[in-house]
Amino acid sequence: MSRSKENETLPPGQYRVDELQVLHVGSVPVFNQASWSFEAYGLVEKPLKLSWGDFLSLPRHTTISDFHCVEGWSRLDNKWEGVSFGTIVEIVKPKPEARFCTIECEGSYATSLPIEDLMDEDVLFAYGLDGKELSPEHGGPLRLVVPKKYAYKSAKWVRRVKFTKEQELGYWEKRGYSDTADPWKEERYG
Ligand SMILES: Nc1nc2c(c(=O)[nH]1)N[C@H]1C(S)=C(S)[C@@H](COP(=O)(O)O)O[C@H]1N2
Ligand SMILES: [Mo]
Repeated sequence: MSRSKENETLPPGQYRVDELQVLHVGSVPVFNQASWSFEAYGLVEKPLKLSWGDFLSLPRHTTISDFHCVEGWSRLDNKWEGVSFGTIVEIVKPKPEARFCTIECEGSYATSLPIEDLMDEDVLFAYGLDGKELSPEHGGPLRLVVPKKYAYKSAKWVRRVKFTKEQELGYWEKRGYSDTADPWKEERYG
């Protein structure tokens, strides 16, 4: 059944758009498959470094979720395809003192989240959107998707995940945006 009443599905202060907007700082990085890698490191028992081919061989999950930008637009029912955060956790085995992750991207962008929030089943490292390969402007080849947080937590062009004891400040979080970023509580500023 389609969702008809906007106020039931949109967090406070948000309006609906039909397509994801394209929003980021800097320019869209060029994907070089030969030099690309995905790394998980920091407070883990088994640090991980994967090639693009290795990454694609991990179990594949599909989720449907909403996307809320702190500037006010929301796109509902995005169909994401990729690898769940929980799959990475099973491989690297975080140490007991690990409580947060910093997600590091191509270029200087980063964001961070409590591991507890990343373990939500709708959190993915996504390489597909709406039945197609994720395009470069939306974060292809690989982006994080964290539907229950404002979209600055959904980092595009992810390359590394660092497991930490304390929460590090991300790009927008350093510039005054909320670290917790819950759209339903309108946590826009820190
Ligand atoms: N690497 C990187 N990821 C990023 C950003 C960015 O500037 N750089 N912007 C964030 C913000 S503020 C938003 S709203 C979403 C936008 O995603 P989209 O362009 O696919 O709609 O990406 C997020 N991820
Ligand atoms: Mo945003």
